Amino acid sequence: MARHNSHAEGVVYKKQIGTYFVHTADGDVTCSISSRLRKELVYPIADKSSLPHQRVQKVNDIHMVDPVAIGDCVKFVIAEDGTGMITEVLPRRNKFARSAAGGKTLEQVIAANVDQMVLVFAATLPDPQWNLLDRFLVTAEEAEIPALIALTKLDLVPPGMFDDVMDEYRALGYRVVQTSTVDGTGIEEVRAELKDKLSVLVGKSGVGKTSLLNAVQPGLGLRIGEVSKALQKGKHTTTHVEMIPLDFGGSIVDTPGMRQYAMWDVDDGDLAYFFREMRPYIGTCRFGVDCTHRTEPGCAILRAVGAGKISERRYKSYVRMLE
Ligand SMILES: Nc1nc2c(ncn2[C@@H]2O[C@H](COP(=O)(O)OP(=O)(O)O)[C@@H](O)[C@H]2O)c(=O)[nH]1
Ligand SMILES: [Mg+2]
Ligand SMILES: [Zn+2]
Repeated sequence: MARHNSHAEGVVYKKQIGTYFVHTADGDVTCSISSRLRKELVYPIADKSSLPHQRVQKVNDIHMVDPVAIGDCVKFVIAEDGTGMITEVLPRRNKFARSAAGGKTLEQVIAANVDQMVLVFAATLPDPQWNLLDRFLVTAEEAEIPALIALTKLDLVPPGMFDDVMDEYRALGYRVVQTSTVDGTGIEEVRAELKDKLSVLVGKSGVGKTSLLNAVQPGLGLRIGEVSKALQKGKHTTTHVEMIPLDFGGSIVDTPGMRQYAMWDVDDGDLAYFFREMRPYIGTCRFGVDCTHRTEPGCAILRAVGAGKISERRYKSYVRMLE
């Protein structure tokens, strides 16, 4: 392995409190983090003056937020005992984040340099909540992470039941797979979509995430489940996160306990920008960029909804997210 004090670079694939497992071209190294780096990178992202007093005092929370995420590319030095000390986190291509426990003061990065978010919804049991899908898509747009929509349990609904809705999302440029672990529908397609990518799995409990992963690769759902359990027990949800490798290339990060509305929020004024089909109209309303696209006269987005160029369903999701 590398020599004493030599610099090396790798990708964080697993972490536990204070310990990071880094994958390098020469093998895996267990690392800690330099205190300088911890101080430098851990900071509250909100303006303190705008927050209630007691929140500002929760300094402990600040120390709990981890500056290094799964997927981060890091530089480290190797000590004589073979362990590493992370000295630098290289710039992130993107990040999958949520607000940390204790309010919106802090951002917790779950995974960095993510290739896609896989948004899992069931065709039924539970019935799909399209407004929740739209919410996830806004999160993906905001984070600049490509999204893959996976609609599961296809065997439980009449053939083609959701083709129209799925085509609507395809028309917006999102990739869609429809699957069933009972008859094998779409599983090969899911494999192809996951291959050689770092995917973050998002979806409520019961939608079929574990079953889908097991169908993709035997035992995979179980491995993810074990990490999830450890994660849910922990007080802070990012203390133990792990990338699970795929036999055919790529890896998966699960996001258990991710409360659907606890995802990182977008400012109301920016929301329309994250609905792809609304983007071209922004700034063209009578009230320009001040338009909220709800009731204003001369609103270009309302006009586009009326003309059938923007779906009413997606528009309703937009309005609901503003509320
Ligand atoms: N009929 C049918 N049931 C499924 C399918 N996928 C998952 N299920 C069932 O849905 C339930 C929840 O699945 P699970 O994979 O545990 O969901 P998770 O909570 O998202 O991991 C289980 O009873 C599964 O057997 C599917 O494609 N078809
Ligand atoms: Mg599960
Ligand atoms: Zn408008």
